[in-house]
Amino acid sequence: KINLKIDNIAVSINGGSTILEAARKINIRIPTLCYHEDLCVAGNCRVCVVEQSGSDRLLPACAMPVSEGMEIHTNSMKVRNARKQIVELLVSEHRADCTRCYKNGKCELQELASEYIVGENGFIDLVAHKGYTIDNFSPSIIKDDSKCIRCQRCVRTCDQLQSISALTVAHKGEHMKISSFFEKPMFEVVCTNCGQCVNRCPTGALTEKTYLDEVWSSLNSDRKHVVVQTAPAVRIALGEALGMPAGEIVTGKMVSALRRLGFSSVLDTDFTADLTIIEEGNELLHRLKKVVKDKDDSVKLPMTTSCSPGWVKFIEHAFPEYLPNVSTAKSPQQMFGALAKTFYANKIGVEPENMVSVSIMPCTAKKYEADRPEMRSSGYKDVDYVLTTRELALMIKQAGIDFASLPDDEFDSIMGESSGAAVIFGATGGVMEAALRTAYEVVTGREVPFENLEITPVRGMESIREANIKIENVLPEWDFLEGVELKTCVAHGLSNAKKIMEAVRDGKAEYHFIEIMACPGGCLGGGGQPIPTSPAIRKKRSEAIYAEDRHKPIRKSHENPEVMHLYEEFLKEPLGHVSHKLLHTHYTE
Ligand code: HC0
Repeated sequence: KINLKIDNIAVSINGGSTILEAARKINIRIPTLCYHEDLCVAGNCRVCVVEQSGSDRLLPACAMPVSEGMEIHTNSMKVRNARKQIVELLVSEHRADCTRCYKNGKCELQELASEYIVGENGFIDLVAHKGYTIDNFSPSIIKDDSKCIRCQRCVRTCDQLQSISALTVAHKGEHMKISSFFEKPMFEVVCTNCGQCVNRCPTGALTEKTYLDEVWSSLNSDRKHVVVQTAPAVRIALGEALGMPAGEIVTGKMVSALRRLGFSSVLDTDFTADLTIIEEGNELLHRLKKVVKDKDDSVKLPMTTSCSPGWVKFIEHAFPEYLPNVSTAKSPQQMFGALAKTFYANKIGVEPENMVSVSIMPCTAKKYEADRPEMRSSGYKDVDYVLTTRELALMIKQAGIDFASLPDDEFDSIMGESSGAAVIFGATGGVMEAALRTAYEVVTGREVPFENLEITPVRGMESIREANIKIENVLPEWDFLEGVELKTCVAHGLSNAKKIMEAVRDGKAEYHFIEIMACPGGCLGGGGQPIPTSPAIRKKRSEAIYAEDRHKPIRKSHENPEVMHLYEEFLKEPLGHVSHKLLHTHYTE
C-alpha cells in the first residue's frame, strides 16, 4: 500500500494506482475528458492536472502513479487557472453552438466550461477559421469534426475495445484530426456502426443519427398504425436517462410511456427473441446432424449467432470465409419486423402499407441492420425506424411525461409475451444460455431441472467464456448426439470476437456454437444506451436483467404460449417454408 495525502486528507491505496484513482477513493472529484474507465490512459487533454507539494510542474492525475508521502492539491489557484485555460483553449477549437447541439445539456465540455466560467474572449475562436466536415451518410452515426476536441476516446475505443480502427488520428500539430481511412465517410469504411465511440464521445462530435421527427410524424398521422417493439436491454437502462439509478427495471413504466406517446401497438422484441431460440436452436441441431451423423462437410460448424449487427458487419469485413458459419436466423428485431407487416398486420386487419414499424434498441448498429437490403421480406421495409434508448428517453421528455410516476402497464398480446430466456438476451452469454435451456429439452425430452436453469459458466463479464456440456440420455431421434461434448464459447466486444475467430481459423479452438455480441457486456452496454456506461453501470444492468429473468413465470423460450400459437397458426414448423421466407437470410461477402 502507498500512503499519500490529497487536499490534506490521508489516503492509502495499492501501488500502481493513479492519483485520480486515489482521489476517487476519498470522493474528491478531479475533472477528466480524455480519460475513460474502459480505455487505456492517454493523458492528452490535461484537464485533470493537480499540484504536488515541492514541485513546480503540474501532474496529469489520470496518468501519474501515486508514490509514498506524496502531497497532492487538486484545488489550488495554480490548478484552477491551468484548468480554466485548458478548457478555454478546447472551447476555442470547438464549435460552441451549444443551444443547437444534439448533446446540449449532456456534453462533458459544456459542463466544464460552465464550471470554470469560460468567458467570451479567452482565445480567438479558431474553429471559425477552419474548414470542417460533417459526415452524416451513415444510417447510424453522425461525425461532426467541428465539435471534436481530439481527446481520442473514440480512436482508443475503436482500436482497443473493437479492434476495428475505423477511426484514427491523421495529420500533426494544429492540423491533427480524427479521421477515417483516406478520410472517407464512415459508411464507406470498416465501421461496424456499433456506436461505442458515440457512447464515449464527451462532446457532440459523434452522435447517433436520430429518427425522432420521422417517428413523431408517423404518430401524428391518422392513416398510420404505428407498432413499436422494445429490445431486452432497454427496460433495464431507460430509467437512467430519466433520472433513475442504474439497474432499475422499468418494463411496466416503459410500456405505459409508449402508449402515452401514441403507439398503436406496444409489443416486445423479447417475443421474437424466444422465436429466435426456436429457429436458431433447430438450425444448430440440424447442422450437428448434418456434420456428426451425415458427415456432410458442406455444412459448417461452429455456428455463430447472428443477432448482433455490429458482429455481422465485422465478420463480413474481417472473416468473410466464415460467413457460412453465421446462423441464417435473422435477429429478433428483424424477425419482429417481418412478422409485424405480415402475420400481425393480417391479425389486426391493417394493410401493411399503412403500418409503421418502430423499434427501440440499445444499439446504433440496429439502425444499419434495419436498412440492409436483406431486411425487406414482408415486401416492405420490415423495420422502418430504429430509435436508441437515449432517443426514447428524449421523446418521453419532449412529451412532458413524468416517467417515475407512471403506472406499470402490460404489453399488447399476440406478439407481446416473452420468457425469462428472452430477457437475458440483453446480457453477454444470454443467447447461449437461452438456447441451451431449450436445446436440452428438445434433445432429451426431459425438463431442465430448476436448479440447472441458470447456466452460470456462460454468465459474467469475463471477455471470453467457454462451457463444454456432455449430451447424455437423448431421445432415439437424437442418438447420434449421445455422449457428444457440446463445446460452446461466448465473447463480447469485437476485439474478443477477433481472438475467437483467429483461434478457430488457426485450428487452436474447436467449438460447436459461438455467441458473439459486438458491445462490451452485450446489448446492455450497447452504443445507444444511456451515457455514461461504465463497468460498474454495466454490472448493475446485468444484475437487473438476471433479476427480471428470475421473476418471469415462464423462463424457457419454447414454453412461450404466443410463440406456440404463432407456429400453430402461421409458421407451422421451425425451419419450415414460411420461416425460411420471413425469418432467415444469408449474408454475403
Ligand atoms: Fe440486443 Fe437482440 S438482444 S441484439 O443484444 O438477439 O440491440 O437488447 O434487441 O434483435 O432480442 C440489441 C438487446 C436486441 C435483437 C434481441 C438479439
